[in-house]
Formats: sequence, C-alpha cells, structure tokens
Amino acid sequence: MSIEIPEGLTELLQSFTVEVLRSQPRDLLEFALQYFTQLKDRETKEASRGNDQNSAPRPGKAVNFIDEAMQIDSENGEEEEEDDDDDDDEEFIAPVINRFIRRASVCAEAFNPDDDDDEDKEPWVTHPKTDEQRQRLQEACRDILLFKNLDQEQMSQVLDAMFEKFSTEGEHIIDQHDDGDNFYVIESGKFNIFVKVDGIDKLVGCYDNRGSFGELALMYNTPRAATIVAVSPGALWCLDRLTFRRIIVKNNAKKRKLYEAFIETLPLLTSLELSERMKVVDVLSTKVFNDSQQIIAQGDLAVSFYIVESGQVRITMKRSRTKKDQEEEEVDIATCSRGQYFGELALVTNKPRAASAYAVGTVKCLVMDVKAFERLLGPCMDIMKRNIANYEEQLVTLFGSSPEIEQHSA
Ligand code: 1OR
Ligand code: 1OR
Repeated sequence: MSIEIPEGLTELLQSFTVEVLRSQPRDLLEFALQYFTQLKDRETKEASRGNDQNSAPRPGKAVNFIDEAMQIDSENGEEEEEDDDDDDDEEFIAPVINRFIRRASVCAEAFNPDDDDDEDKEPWVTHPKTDEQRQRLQEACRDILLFKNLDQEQMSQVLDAMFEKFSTEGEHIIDQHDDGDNFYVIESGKFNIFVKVDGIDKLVGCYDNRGSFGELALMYNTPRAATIVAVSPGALWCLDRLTFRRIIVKNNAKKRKLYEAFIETLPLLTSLELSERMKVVDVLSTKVFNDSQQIIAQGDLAVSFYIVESGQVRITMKRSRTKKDQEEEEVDIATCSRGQYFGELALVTNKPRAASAYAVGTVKCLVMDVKAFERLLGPCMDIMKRNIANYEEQLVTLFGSSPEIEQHSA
C-alpha cells in the first residue's frame, strides 16, 4: 500500500518547524494556532487579489514572527533592482533558513545566478544580534575578501544574516562530498583542511584564527571539496547558502563581466583553463591605494597576492648603508604596472615579505587571499618560480649576494 503525501505538506511543516526552532515558543499549540491563522489570512488575501490561482501555500512562504515582532520591515528584504517581484508589499516575511534544509547534491550545476529566480522570491534571512556580537562579527569580517566589493547595503544584509557557531575540538564543520549549507568566517580557533586522496583524508592546510571557508560548494553548486575540522575550540560566523548566493554569487557575476577581458590579458594566468581563470575572478577583490600608501611591508606575514589593475607600484628593499651601519635605507628595486603581479614570493616560499610595496599615485589592485592563491594558482607556479629566479639574478647585480633573499628562494 502506498501513502500519498499531499502536495505542499512537507514545505508547510518544514517552514513551521523552522519558525518553532527560531522562536522557541513556550506554548507550542498557541504558537501553531497563530502561525497557521496568519498563513490562512495571507492566503485568503492573496486569493482575493487574484494573483494566485492555485490557493495552496507556496513553499517557503510562511509567517515570520520574529522579524514581524522586531518590526524589521520588508525593505530590508526586498530583491535587487532587476527583480520584478510582485510580492513587494507582502506583510509576512517567509523564513527559510537553509541550514535546516539540506539541499540534494547538485553536482557541477552550470553557474548562472540569473537562474536563481526561486531563491529571489524567498525572504531575507535575519538573525538578531547584540551590539557586542555585531562588533565581533564586523571585526571577523573585516579582511574577508569575498565581502570587500559589497556596497553598504549588501554588507549589512550579509551581517544581518550571519549567525554565530561555537565549535568544539575535533568537530567536523564541513565534510567533503556533503552538500553546502553555510559559508564560514573564522573569528577564532584553528581549523585543519583535509582532502581525500584514494579515500584517505590528507591534511593539506590549516586556518589559524583568521580567514573563511566553505564558499566553493555555494558558489558552484558542487559538493564540499574538503573536510574542515576544528583543531581547538573556536568561534565561527555562518552565512546561509541563500543569502550567500543572492549577494556574493550575484556580485561575482558582475565581477566576471567587469574583469573577463583584463584577466585574459594576464601572462601569468595563461596556463589556466578559461573556467579556472573565471574562478580566479570569483575570488578576487579590488583594493584602491592612495599615493605613497604602503601596500606590503617587508618582514610582515603574508596573507595576500596582488595584481596591478591601474597605476604604478614601487617595490623597495631595506639595506644597511654601510657594512657596519645599523641604520637601514630603503632602495627602489622594481616597479609594477598594469597586468603585473607582486606579493607572490612570500606565499610561494612561506616566508615573511622580502620587500615593501608602495602606491605611486592612485593604485587599483586585484587582491587574492593566500588559500585561494594556493588552490587556484598551482598551474602558474612555473612562471612565478622562473620570475623568482630572476629576482635572485637582479639581486646579485644590484647588491651583490644577500642572505635575505637567498633564504626566500630556498
Ligand atoms: P567548500 O564549500 O568546497 C570545503 O567546502 C572548503 O574548504 C572549500 O569550500 C574551501 O573554502 C576550503 N581545495 C578545496 N577546498 C579548500 C581547499 C583546497 N583549501 C581550503 N578549502 N585546497 C587546499 C589549498 C590550500 C586544494 C587541495 C588540493
Ligand atoms: P613578497 O611576497 O616577498 C614583496 O612581497 C614583493 O615584492 C615580492 O613578494 C615580489 O613580488 C616583489 N626581490 C624580492 N621581491 C621582489 C623583487 C625582488 N622584485 C619585486 N618583488 N627583486 C630582487 C631584489 C633586489 C627584483 C628586482 C628587480
């Protein structure tokens, strides 16, 4: 005998369950009564407006008590300019919090955020925060490159949607091959990265109290590419898949259009396939530096790689004035202009910055974080290493041999 599940039942119960979990009501029955009454009211209203031929509640369209109670108006939750959503004056904001509803695996689905119309109709996710939480969140997100190109409104939508998660030692935050639910920003804690090789987890890297992970599955609708395990107790900020796709992925589509032509001209990236070059664009952010502003400081720990989009960058190195002299002077050693890159040496050698970099006039750079650099630019390593070998030759010409750079190219 087969039991027929009425259409819409699963979505209805899921939305209700999510709302119960969010609101934690003391009186479940009373809550249910209010919830379904409001749902019915809305359906009646919709039917009377005649914009819904089929009166069954639409999946995900439910009642959000928290947001209503907090008077979070629907402006916060409206779609981007291009969306012609007919529900703009909707009183109720439907809560669909994707971390509760795991998606079926959609492997290597074509990248086309414009197809995400269904997602656009969902309401915006909001997790209320205390001032203290918001401050910590802002601090944790300050250097996240994926957030760098967002405008103020997009950034506050992201911050509103993020929620806190404390991890325990040994906890698997992400398991390779799972579906993607959240993007994670690290506030504190160490996290190991494992990738399966012949079925065995191989440690390929680690996050140490900074950075973010979990963007790939959400960007490309692919299963998780790595396993992330908390090495120590830690604190994470999570961004749900829906908000991530609406804001970050859409933003990336614009970025691709903007940078496609420029990226194609970069000699460094010629060893990459077109799709790989587009993935590079996805993780790049732009940063503008004013005249004389320091971009890199010699001796610092390296976290980013730079490509000059416009303007000139002066590379300098410190050296003692005389053999005995303790005082150091800064000597110009190179200039980078449009299409050239810098800041790769420390990332390749895992050493502190070998030189400093300063903006000459206003400079616009494309910036990539170290993890994306390691993940995406492997095929470009030959070109970079050849260049690094050149640094050594020039170093000898300029200064005579220097132990400083010799250890960098080891
Ligand atoms: P995700 O959504 O696929 C796992 O979930 C996350 O681990 C992934 O997004 C990245 O954010 C993060 N290869 C793939 N994913 C990585 C890697 C990585 N490192 C971090 N993640 N590699 C290591 C590069 C240092 C390449 C290994 C071959
Ligand atoms: P980084 O990560 O060490 C400073 O940060 C960057 O300056 C470095 O990567 C290179 O990208 C860039 N020696 C060392 N670094 C250089 C040099 C260089 N030129 C550019 N960078 N040269 C030899 C030193 C006299 C090149 C001289 C032309």
